[in-house]
Amino acid sequence: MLKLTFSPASPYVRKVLLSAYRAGIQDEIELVDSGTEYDKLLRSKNPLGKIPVLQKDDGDFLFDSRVIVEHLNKLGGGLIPEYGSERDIILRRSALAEGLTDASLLVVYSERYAGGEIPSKLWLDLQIGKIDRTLDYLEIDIINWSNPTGFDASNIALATALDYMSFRNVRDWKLNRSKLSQWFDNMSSRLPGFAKTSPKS
Ligand SMILES: N[C@@H](CCC(=O)N[C@@H](CS)C(=O)NCC(=O)O)C(=O)O
Repeated sequence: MLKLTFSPASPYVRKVLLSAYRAGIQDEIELVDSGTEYDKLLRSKNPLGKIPVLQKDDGDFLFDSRVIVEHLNKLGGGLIPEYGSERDIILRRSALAEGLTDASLLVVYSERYAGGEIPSKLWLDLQIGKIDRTLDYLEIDIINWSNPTGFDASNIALATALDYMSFRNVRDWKLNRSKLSQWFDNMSSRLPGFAKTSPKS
């Protein structure tokens, strides 16, 4: 059994879970609740102090979420093609979607860890600029993201990033972005495990 650090609010953990659904191995993952001794053990394996961390069947540990998704792909397939330009495209799209999550998380953290001070406007504007440019790019590019064989790692990463932005009220990203909104509505109603893994505080 694989073991995964679990937090119901983490977009990176959710991305890993959705990837496991896509790979058809969701039942092979045991979720380790935060605060438990086992969770502490798993977290201690990443000196960066970030989750998710996955323990493999052979006892070794993996982080970060991108590396874990590669591993799930090896176990169950369907997420990232092994070779060719299609692989490069999916990895590039995944990186973009993860960048969206990273910037959103930095917005959330800038408030959470401001120590009672007003968060830096310069820093917030920098992150919001990245988010808005990426959303505008996606509004045009999303037409190319449909995958005839189902869902790949990039679809999962993007649906997770967009839903995280709504969950934390980072950005009203649907405003004036009808194509992206339509893509998301379609994706979120069809992605296996999406409703079940909906983020919770
Ligand atoms: N690049 C990492 C990012 C993981 C990450 O930032 N996770 C957050 C939780 S959503 C975290 O552990 N934050 C605590 C921290 O940054 O100290 C990944 O893809 O796994």
